[in-house]
Amino acid sequence: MPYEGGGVMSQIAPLTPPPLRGTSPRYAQGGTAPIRRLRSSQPLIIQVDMTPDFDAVIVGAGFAGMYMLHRLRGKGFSARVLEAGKGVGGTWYWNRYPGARCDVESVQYSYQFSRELEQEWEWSERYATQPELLRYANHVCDRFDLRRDIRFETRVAKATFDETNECWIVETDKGERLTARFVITAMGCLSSPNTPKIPGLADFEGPTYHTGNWPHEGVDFTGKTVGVIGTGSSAIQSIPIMARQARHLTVFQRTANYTVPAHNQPLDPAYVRDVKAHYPEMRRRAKTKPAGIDFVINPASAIETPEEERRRRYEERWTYGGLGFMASFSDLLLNDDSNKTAADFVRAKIHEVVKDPKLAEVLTPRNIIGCKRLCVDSGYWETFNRPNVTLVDIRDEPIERITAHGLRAKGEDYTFDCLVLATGFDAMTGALLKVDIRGREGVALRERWNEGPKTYLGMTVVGFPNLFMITGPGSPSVLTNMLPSIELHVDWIADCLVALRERGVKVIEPVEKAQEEWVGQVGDFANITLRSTCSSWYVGANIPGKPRVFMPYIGGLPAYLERCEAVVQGGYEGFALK
Ligand code: NA7
Repeated sequence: MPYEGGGVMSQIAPLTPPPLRGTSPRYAQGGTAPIRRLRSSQPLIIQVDMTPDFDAVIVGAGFAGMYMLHRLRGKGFSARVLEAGKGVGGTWYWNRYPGARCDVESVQYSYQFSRELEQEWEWSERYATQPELLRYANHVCDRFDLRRDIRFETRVAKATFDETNECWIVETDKGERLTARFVITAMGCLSSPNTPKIPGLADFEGPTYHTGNWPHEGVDFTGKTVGVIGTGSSAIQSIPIMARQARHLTVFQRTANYTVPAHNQPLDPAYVRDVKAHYPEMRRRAKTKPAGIDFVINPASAIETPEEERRRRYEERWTYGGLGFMASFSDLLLNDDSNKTAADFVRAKIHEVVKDPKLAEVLTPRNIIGCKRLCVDSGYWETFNRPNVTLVDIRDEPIERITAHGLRAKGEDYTFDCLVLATGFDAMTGALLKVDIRGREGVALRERWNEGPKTYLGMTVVGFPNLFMITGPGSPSVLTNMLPSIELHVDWIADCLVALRERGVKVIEPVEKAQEEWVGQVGDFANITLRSTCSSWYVGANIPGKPRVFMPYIGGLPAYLERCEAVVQGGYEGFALK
């Protein structure tokens, strides 16, 4: 999993009262109300002119939710985080499959809001593993004393905007109700696992594991036969490790994928010292790059560069490793011919590594490189040279059914002891829409978005006042380094709440015209690039029936940042304030 936090199961914090009881400069009025733990069977009592329990309820305790809590506390707001898991870390709490690690370099995939945190934390590898990222998340949680305001093992089931009292009523799966002036979702973009509806899935008699919801105690495949469905990023990271353990591994591939080597390695202490000495400059440079990652983008066009020079550039990036490969030239996602030069380079690499030419051919992707998210691997192609690994190409014929001891595909029965679903996520909207979010007049967000998500700035939605979404659809999110994108949103939302408090504003909501204009801009940018042209999770193509809309904002982090700042300068332009 790539993109987007030891190995410990965090303790379960009790539901504590708001920390600044009685002294908190509450958003609306002074004082605090105790949490009303009404059972859901009781009728919902709407109090007139009531003071909400919290200024904000934050949904999710991953990197976004934790930082949001920290910032709101710092500004004197009361907040409660509700988290489904038993611990913090979000993506890095759930995605514990073998080989799970970040595909952005650790020193960049980290918070920058605290100079002390930056200096004291030591990353051990170029690309941090899931256990290390989870340790980092727990360290941040404890260092900033966040745990006492996080309610674990609590899933938000419903959130309803109460127009009379201008606040949100949040209901949990435990039947509790909390009220808050604001609801801030921090649920992650790739957090709702996709289990495909393959006939017979329930018939399999062995264990089935989804990479996005992996057992915390780990899985030992030693001596087992294993079937893996999927060849996305999670599969590409886990297959080499599972192949080393398993007696036999059978990989079912629907779409061959591009991956570049990570060349992961332990971090040299001298390099770490240097990074720590220059963190602010590195972060500043990163903010000028579309993906929010500090790597050099070659401004030249691939197709206009002479072949020998072009090859040299690709080779240089390949040898260095990582996602920077796509920055070999500036037009790889803008021009088909340029893209083909990069795709051909990678295709040739596959044929160099995979010994059986027929197998290499099946593993060779034919689509646009970088259209689906590029993967970063450690020994993926090499794994297919192993005698205990079989690849089954199911591109033209879907899996017929799962059976008691394996599956049936292309008229053949395959048997295995364990089944691994590396089948991805209902991306960007899946987690949001699992919650029954109801705005003005009881309208459901699911209904409002039945033709695809529509937002203003990827953070707010018309008809859903006082609701903020961190890295929501329509924001750069998954096309960028998630950490700076999260921090950008959190800072913007926290500053917004302060501005509203200072002006005595209780309700903020985007206006239709601003939302329409933003949705148009997100779509216009998407149409310029090749990224919107293939069947990826960016467009919802992996989920049957999901509207095909390119969901993230592809204009780049600097342009997005500029726009968010301009909205503030314009007195929260595009919003109605009440
Ligand atoms: P991905 O990238 O969505 O990959 C899921 C894989 O599962 C992909 O190869 C799919 O093939 C395959 N898949 C999904 N459903 C099926 C069915 N029904 N039959 C066969 N194969 C199927 O998810 P990951 O978890 O690997 O990575 C998600 C992101 O996390 C990644 O991009 C990083 O940003 C972090 P398809 O390509 O749809 O043909």
